[in-house]
Amino acid sequence: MTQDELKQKVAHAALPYVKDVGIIGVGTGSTIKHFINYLADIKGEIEGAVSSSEGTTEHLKKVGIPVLDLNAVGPLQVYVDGADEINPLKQLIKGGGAALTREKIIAAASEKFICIADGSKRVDVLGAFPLPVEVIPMARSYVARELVKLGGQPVWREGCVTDNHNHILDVHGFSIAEPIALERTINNITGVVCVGLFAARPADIVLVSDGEQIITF
Ligand code: ABF
Repeated sequence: MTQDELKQKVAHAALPYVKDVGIIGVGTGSTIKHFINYLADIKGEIEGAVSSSEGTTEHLKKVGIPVLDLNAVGPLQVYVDGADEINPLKQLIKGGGAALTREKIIAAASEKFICIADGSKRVDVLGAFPLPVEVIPMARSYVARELVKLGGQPVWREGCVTDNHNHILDVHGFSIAEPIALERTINNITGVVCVGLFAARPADIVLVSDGEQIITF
């Protein structure tokens, strides 16, 4: 199976988790694109979706799923999203698609976060994937210097402007032994909007496609 077929397979496996939930939090990325296509098949059963990015909003609308403002709905029962790395504690690196801030808001507002990914995303220790950090543009260099002090090598994702009109630094060189502590430390740097470590609020259920198998943990 190709990596894209594995993404499609795991996206399909998430469907039972969104039965009868009304409003679904929907993430961003290539795995989620498959998930939205499957959602379209059952859209009659869905009240609507809260979207984590402009790209996802466009896709949801295109397939006829109403997009709702998070402020207009109560807590979400279920949020489905992908990840760039997943450790055994269901802590994640996210943000490769630059949607990390809205993704983290939806994760925080959701009772159950279902993470779906192909098997290549599983790691023992987070950090081989460069850690995305969304920053206020004027703080970019300052935040980069602070990240260097923490032992990272930040690289400005040039040309990338997030949906919130901010910039992204991708931090190389971290081997993240204590994800919750690092998430807190980076969040506390002035000018940081959001770090793509989802550790204090990890996923609740992870579905991973590994060949023909779906592994759930
Ligand atoms: C998003 O989707 C991001 O946080 C992450 O960068 C990406 C996952 O990658 P993929 O395109 O493989 O689904 O949720």
